[in-house]
Parts: sequence; structure tokens; C-alpha cells
Amino acid sequence: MPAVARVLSGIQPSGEVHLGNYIGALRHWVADQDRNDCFYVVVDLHAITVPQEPEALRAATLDLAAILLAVGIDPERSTLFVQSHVHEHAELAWVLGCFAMFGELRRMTQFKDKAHRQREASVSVGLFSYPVLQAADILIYQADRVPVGEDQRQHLELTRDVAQRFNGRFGETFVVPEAAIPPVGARIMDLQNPTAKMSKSADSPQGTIRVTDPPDVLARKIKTAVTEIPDLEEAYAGKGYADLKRDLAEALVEFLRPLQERYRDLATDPGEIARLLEVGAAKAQAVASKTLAAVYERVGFLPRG
Ligand code: AQP
Repeated sequence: MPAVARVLSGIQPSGEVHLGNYIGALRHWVADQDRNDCFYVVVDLHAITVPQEPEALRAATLDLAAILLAVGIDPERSTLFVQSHVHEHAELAWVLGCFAMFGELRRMTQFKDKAHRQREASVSVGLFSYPVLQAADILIYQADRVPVGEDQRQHLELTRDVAQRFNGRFGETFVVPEAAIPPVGARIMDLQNPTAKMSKSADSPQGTIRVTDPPDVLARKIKTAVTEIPDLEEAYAGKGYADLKRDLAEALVEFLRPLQERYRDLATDPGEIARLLEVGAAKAQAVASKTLAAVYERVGFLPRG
């Protein structure tokens, strides 16, 4: 791996950012900025693989960018942008879709889980080919490392397989990326349903701690959390298990306070956020367009003009 690694990761504007996103991914995005060349993307193309309201999606995209800045993504050091602003992602996804196999996509657990929640007639082809678009997001920047939560491990494996397949057929074109999955906190569970991961689209909002939740909401969610670790329950039985939850809620409120203050400040200036995203999109596109041109040449597309 080169001295300065290229890092890429994305997050969907499909709901509000939660503690799982933060612990599994975002805090590592922030740390990675110190020594790497980082690309962070709000993946709105991915978000429409399940139904979204247009105005809500637009607002959520801008809002998510504000959260990422509040969390500590520094647009001076990292390239922060919106996926649909760089059309090369969708174009590379088409090409890669011709090198990803139906059988391997059918095995993806995220697809199976999300498809299972919908009627078959309303499961989109986009939901099925989601991992191909994700492969394009990563490979188009020649990323070395992809910091993600555990739920993305299988998609990263697919990305590596597609890159290797393409390189094997056409010669070295893509860097084959490594998944960077943290040893602790890669799968934060839902507070109401401890067998499911915390997610933006959870059935019960009580089970998901949003990083923007006000103190009283945070306290209520921690208080009503289901505990499934019998040893812990026993250890605290009768001696202040409620105290533990109260202390935890207080710690969480203090932990999130600076982030929430920065978020409130940033949210007052959407024009500035849009400007930063434009700078990011231009930087991203300069890299993405080079990779796409090399890919088009390799697969045999006739150049224009
Ligand atoms: N529970 C989690 N624990 C640790 N990491 C997590 N990530 C997501 N959930 C957890 C990581 O956060 C990054 C952004 O992922 P995303 O935008 O797909 O977030 P989501 O909450 O999973 O959103 P969805 O798609 O709205 O929820 P689902 O899929 O449950 O329907 C990724 O690095 C992810 O690994």
C-alpha cells in the first residue's frame, strides 16, 4: 500500500444519521483524514433504490453533508461530494454490471433482507444492482481502503472480485481495495430489537439513536433499551441497573453536544454547504473522469470526434 493511501466511503441520505453510522464508519472517516487522501460521498443514487420523496431526499442530502462537516470531515483535507454530481459513477456502474454475475448479486444479504421487506413486484432492479454501483463508487477513485461497518463486508468482497475479473480480462485497470472494518463497533444493534442492526430505516424509531437527538429523547431511548446480555442483567440486577442507563444517557448527551452545536451552526448556512459540495464534486470528477476514460478505452468503445 502506498505511503498515502486513497480512502473512499459513502453514506446514504435515506434517513437521519445514527450512532451505528458514527461508531461503525464516520469516526473512522474523521481519523483517516490525518494521513490519507480521503473521498467521502453522500450516495443519493443508492438512496433511490428504495422509495424516496423528492423534496425530502434533496433536503436530506444537504442535511447529511452538514452532519458530516459537524462530525469533523474537513473539506480542506478531504473531498466531500454528492454522488449524483459526478455522473461518471453511473456510467462506470453500467460497465461493471456487465462484469458482475447475476448469481453473485443474488447472494447478497442486504438485497435479500431489503427485498424480503417489500412485495416482489415492488423490488427494483436498482436494489438488486446496488452493489455494482457501490463497486463503481470505490473503483473509480482507485481507492486502497474502504472504512465501513460489518454490514458492508460482502459488498466489498464483490467489489474486489469485480476489480480482479476486470483486471484479469483487460490488464491492470483498478486498484483492488481492502475493506477497513473496525474490530469494535462494526455492528451496533437496534435498542429495541437487539438481533437487528441499528439502521436509518428501522421499524421502531425508539431503537435508533440519532446523533441529532435532543437530550430528553436520548435519555428516553436509553431508558427503554432492551438488554439481552443475561450476564450483565444479572450483574446489575437489584443494584442500580437503572443507574447504569442514566449514567450512559448522560455520557451520550455530553459526547454528542459539540457535534450538535456545530450542526446547528452549519445548518444556518445551506449556501456555504452547497458551495463546499461543488468544490468537492469538481475535485472528485477530475479523478473519476480519468478512470472512466481508461475503462472505455480498455473495453473497446470508439472515442468521440
Ligand atoms: N448498525 C451499524 N453499526 C455499525 N455500522 C453501521 N453502518 C450502518 N449501520 C451500522 C455503517 O454506516 C455506513 C453508512 O451506511 P448506510 O448509509 O447504508 O446506513 P444504514 O443506517 O445502514 O442505512 P439504511 O440503508 O437506510 O438502513 P438499512 O440498510 O438497515 O435499511 C456504512 O459504512 C455502514 O456499514
